Amino acid sequence: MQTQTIATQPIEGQKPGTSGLRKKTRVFMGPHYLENYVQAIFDGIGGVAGKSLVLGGDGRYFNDRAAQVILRMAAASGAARLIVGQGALLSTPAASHLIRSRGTDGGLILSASHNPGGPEADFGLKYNTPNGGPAPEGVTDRIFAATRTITEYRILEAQDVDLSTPGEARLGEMVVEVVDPVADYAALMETLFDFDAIAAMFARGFTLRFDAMHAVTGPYAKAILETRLGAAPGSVINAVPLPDFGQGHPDPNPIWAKPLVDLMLGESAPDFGAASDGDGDRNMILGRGIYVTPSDSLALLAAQAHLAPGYAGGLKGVARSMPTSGAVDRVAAALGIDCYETPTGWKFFGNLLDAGRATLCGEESAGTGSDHVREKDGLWAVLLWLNILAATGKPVKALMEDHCAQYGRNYYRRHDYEDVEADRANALYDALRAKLSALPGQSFGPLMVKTADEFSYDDPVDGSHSAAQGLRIGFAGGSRVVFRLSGTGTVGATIRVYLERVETDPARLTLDPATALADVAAAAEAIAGIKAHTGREAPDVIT
Ligand code: G16
Repeated sequence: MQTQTIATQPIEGQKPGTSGLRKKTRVFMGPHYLENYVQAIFDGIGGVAGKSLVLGGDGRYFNDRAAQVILRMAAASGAARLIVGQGALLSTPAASHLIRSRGTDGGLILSASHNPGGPEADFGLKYNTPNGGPAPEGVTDRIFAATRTITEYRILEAQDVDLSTPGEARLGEMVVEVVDPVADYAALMETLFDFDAIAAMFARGFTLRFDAMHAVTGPYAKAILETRLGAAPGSVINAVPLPDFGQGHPDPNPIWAKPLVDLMLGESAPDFGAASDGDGDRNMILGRGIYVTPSDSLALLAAQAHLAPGYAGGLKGVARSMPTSGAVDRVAAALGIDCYETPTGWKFFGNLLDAGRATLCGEESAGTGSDHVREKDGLWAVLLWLNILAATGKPVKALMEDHCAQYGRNYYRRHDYEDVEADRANALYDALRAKLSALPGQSFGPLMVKTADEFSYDDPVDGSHSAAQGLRIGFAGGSRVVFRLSGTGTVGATIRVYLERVETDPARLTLDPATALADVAAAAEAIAGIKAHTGREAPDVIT
């Protein structure tokens, strides 16, 4: 087998976003595109000679081909061992766990997460560091710098490696170890949760619907929820991963997982409903007659996590991304633990988790996780909920009502304006940024602006500074609106508008969220002129 050195040139736009590089699949399949980026990752992390890496992805179109290219490039660059999920599949949290448990030098994850898959849809690749977490900005900056100076890449001339069965093979000097993608992850879950209590709950007739959305969590959910815990066969639906996710949009929210929401809010709802996304790190939680927002789910899990064996000793602290609602903050205050506010992106939680400052983290974008791995983890969130339901014997709705009665309620909604022309989105954002300092003291309807700033973050562990992380406007009384431009899209720009209102009056805890947030939404429009800038009358997606 011969190593080929291929001359290449920098390709524009290979800048990692919120979570790795995400582009149209056809862009990734273009000449040298994937190879350039993989070589830049290798160069950006100081080479891979003698190193071991984990490799896997969410099974989307081009996953299998990209995995073979990465294997040949790793072999050509002298990597010692690649640990690959069978069929090149690994959920993102399972990959994070393997990186940590096997002590590798990091891993490469093939995924565009919740973005659709297929030749005309999206593909992505990200590097996770040896702690199992997404590369922090310092590392992604070096990778991006390498994409701009690249002149050649190395690749082994070889046949495809058979990834269809667990075992070891060689590619040149490199060992390729194919592993069952589910086994280690399932074993980890069993150390954290009271599987016996959850199984007993199912044995008593507790009913569940888990929508795997034809994405990577299907095999994990089948093995853990049905086979191990005894949920009725068929409780996990859309369980077979497909390259185009069955033409669906594997984003677990009320828009893209509408059939599940309709079921849970309808007459014949099971006790518990959940869904996960393309690569298995996001989650959506529902009970009979109730949708739980990701921010509320984080708050409830923080308040009740001690009921699960893995968290019985209490939480060291919690962390949430800035646009996530402050519901968890009040739980942290009651528990007497620290609560950190970070920029959007799971990578910002890594240092807090590594330093033992936070045990639980969460984001409004349907991500929740803990220090068991360094990624958010959809199935973990489902299992923690099931453990809490088994321990309390209460339905989801009653648990949330009790929670709000104790802590108050943060009404919360996110309005997304998708595929907006980049110039228009930037114009809105720049105009808003320019007027921030003049906003305090101004009133919009019944809301008076108290604070307005652009969020920046100083990491308390390594001191790194991250600027320009979203525009936030706080109103007297605790309501607020946040504006951000998404960092995970592949076409145009997505403007995210996050609306929040804090309510502690017991008489106003059960309002319809749209009604409760009407004043905040009107203030957002009045302040930013969204309609005029975008030409849109309404958001494309509301979560
Ligand atoms: C990624 C990150 C998350 C982040 C989300 C939203 O999620 O891992 O930490 O909250 O993007 O990003 P944005 O608002 O910039 O689109 P995922 O599930 O896509 O990997």
